Amino acid sequence: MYEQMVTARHYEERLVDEYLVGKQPAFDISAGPIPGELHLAAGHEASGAGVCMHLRDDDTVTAPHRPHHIAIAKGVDLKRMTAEIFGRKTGLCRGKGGHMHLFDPDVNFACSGIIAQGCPPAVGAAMAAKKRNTDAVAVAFLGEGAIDQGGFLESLNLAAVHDLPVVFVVEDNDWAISMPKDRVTDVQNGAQRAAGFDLPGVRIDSDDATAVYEAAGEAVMRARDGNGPTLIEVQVHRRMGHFMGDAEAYRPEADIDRAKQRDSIERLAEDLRSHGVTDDELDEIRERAHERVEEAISWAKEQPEPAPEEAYENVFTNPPAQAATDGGSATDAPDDAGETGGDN
Ligand SMILES: Cc1ncc(C[n+]2csc(CCOP(=O)(O)OP(=O)(O)O)c2C)c(N)n1
Ligand SMILES: [Mg+2]
Repeated sequence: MYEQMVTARHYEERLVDEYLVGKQPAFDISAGPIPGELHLAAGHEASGAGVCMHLRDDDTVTAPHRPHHIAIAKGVDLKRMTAEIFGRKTGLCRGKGGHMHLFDPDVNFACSGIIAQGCPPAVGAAMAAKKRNTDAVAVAFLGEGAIDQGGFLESLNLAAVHDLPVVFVVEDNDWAISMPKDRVTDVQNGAQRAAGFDLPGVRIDSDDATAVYEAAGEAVMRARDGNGPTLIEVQVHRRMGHFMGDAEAYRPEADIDRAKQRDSIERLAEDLRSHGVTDDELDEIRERAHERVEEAISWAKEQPEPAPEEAYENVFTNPPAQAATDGGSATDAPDDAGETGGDN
C-alpha cells in the first residue's frame, strides 16, 4: 500500500512540473505538453491503495475525474497511462481520452469526467460476473459531490435488489469544485445512504490507509462470496485545487492548511515504522516508486503524437464531409459520411 501511495503522490508531483511547461506566465490551459484540465488526487491516496489491494486484474474498477491514484493502485500500465495523459499515439486510448478518460481492458479499469458516471457500468460489470458464475467483483469510486446523482442512487438500488458483487467507494474530500459539502447535503455521513437500500454502509473518518484496507477487505469478501454490495465512504483531503490552475479563492486558508497537515502517506509510514519497518526499507520503496515514475514519464515524452487524420478512428462519429473528401480518414469513413458528416 505504501508503495502504491508514494508512487501516486510522486507521479502527480511530476505531472505538475510537466503540466506547467508552456502554460505560464498567464495560465493558458491549452498550451504545453499536457493540454486541458488536470485534476490531481494528492490527499486521496489511502482510498485507492486501501481498496485496490484486494482486487485482481479480472475485477472491474470505475473511477471519476480524479483517477490517477486509483488507476495506479489497480495496476493500470503506467507508461501507457502517461502517454495517454500526454496525448500520445501509444497512450491507453491512443491519446484521445486524456487524463480523465483512461481505459485499460487488461486490468478492467475505466474512468470518466462525468461525475457518478462509473456507477452504472460497475453494476453492469458486477452483473456480468454474476451471470458468468465467476467470483469477480466491481468497485465504483466517486466523490462526495456526486452522491445525489441519480446514476449513483439507481445503481445502489439495482445492486441491492440483484445482490450484485459491487462496492461503492465515496471519496469525501469536503468539496465539489468550490461547493462545500455542508451546503449541498444535510447527510454528513454519506454511508448512511446505504440504509435506504438495506445495504451495509461504512464510513471511515480519516484517511487511514489501514482502516480503508480493513473495511474494503470485508466489503470485497462479501461481494466475492455472493453476499451483495457495500457502500464505503472515506474521508480524504484535497491537498490541491480542484484542478491545476484553480486559485481556490473560495477556500478558507485554514482548510487548505488542515488538508496539508493530514498526510495519509506519512501516517502509514509511521505505522510501518512502529511495526518494525526501517527507514532504509521505506527509502528503498520510495526510490523504486520514483524510478518507475521517471521511467514512465520519459517513455511517454518520447512517444509519437497521433496523426491528425486518426482523430476519426475508433470514435463513434463520422468525419465531417470536408475531412472525408480531403483524404485523411476517408478510407475508414462509412459510405454515408458525406451525407451525415459535418454536424456530428
Ligand atoms: C454530471 C456532471 N455534472 C457536473 C459536472 C462538473 N463537475 C466536474 S467535477 C465536479 C465536482 C465533483 O466533486 P466530487 O464528486 O466531490 O469530486 P472531487 O472533485 O471533490 O474529487 C463537478 C460538479 C460533471 N463533470 N458531471
Ligand atoms: Mg469532493
